[in-house]
Amino acid sequence: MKTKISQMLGIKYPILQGGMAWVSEANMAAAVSNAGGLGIIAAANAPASWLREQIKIAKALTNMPFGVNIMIMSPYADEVAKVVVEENIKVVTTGAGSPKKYMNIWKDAGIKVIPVIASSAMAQKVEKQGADAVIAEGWESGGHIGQIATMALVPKVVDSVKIPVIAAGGIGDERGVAAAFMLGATGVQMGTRFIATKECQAHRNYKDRIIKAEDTDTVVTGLSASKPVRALKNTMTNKYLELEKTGASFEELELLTFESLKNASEKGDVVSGSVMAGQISGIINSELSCKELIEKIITGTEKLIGGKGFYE
Ligand code: TUI
Repeated sequence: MKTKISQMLGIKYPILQGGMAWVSEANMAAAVSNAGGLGIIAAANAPASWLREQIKIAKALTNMPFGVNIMIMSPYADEVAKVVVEENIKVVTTGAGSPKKYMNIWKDAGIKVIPVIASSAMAQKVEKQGADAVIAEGWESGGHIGQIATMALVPKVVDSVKIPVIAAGGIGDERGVAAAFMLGATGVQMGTRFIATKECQAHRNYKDRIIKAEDTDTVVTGLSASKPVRALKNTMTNKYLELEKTGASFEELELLTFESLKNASEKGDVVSGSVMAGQISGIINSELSCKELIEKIITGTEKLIGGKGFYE
């Protein structure tokens, strides 16, 4: 399935695996890349030494290209920004902030830079800064989100920039991928769907909550502090929302989420941890290998819209 994105990134299928903090590690990234998509290691808020080790593991597991996601608000962003250059990484995606500060060193190193954005204004800003493509992420997504739904965001971003657009947020099967192409995207990124894969190392409890989730099971916390985060409802999100109603400060609220994502994804604490996941959890009901998942989605998408020129 050749599109502007698959050609730009040198991959077989225009499917990116989202860079999910404390979930997207080397094993999953390598499995996605070996299956013809673009696997992505999330640098999250980990130090450079952790990322370097993950890159080493992924290089041992695949000869295909893979990317690194850099969360701009990480305290280690400066050092991980250098690691991707030193390790000859071909694709960098960024999230939760503007990549401006690092654009020159990455472009000079020949890295394809693809920021995740949640508005058309931000898409135009990063295009001017030299981004090679953008990931337009709707608020259906899990984790830190913007406020526009994918259905409205993607066509608006497509109309606002000349660089290729990758759609993200609420995509979990071939119907979502076909819809994304109809909206003008030339690639997709999926996060939540890849958590329910055999190669994903997230804790069994985390995967099971996604597999069992209904469409109404996610909530958005942090709107009062303009730091919206979507996660599956649990004791933590209930407490958070209660405290928000009482006008609690962001610092007080943050005490609830401290280390909470890692507690969910690594220790399996799906009660007091943060089980970040998107609204598409509702349609995810089985665990597949990354290869099975990607092949099913590509075959299905081709059946729906193949040969009709919707993607190129
Ligand atoms: O980054 C994400 N999703 C994330 S990051 C994350 S880690 C975290 N953990 C605990 C609390 C909060 C976060 C979990 N999920 N998605 C990409 C994304 N980026 N969505 C929205 C944005 C974004 C926001 C503001 C991109 C640019 C931006 O720019 C603001 C500006 O003007 O600089």
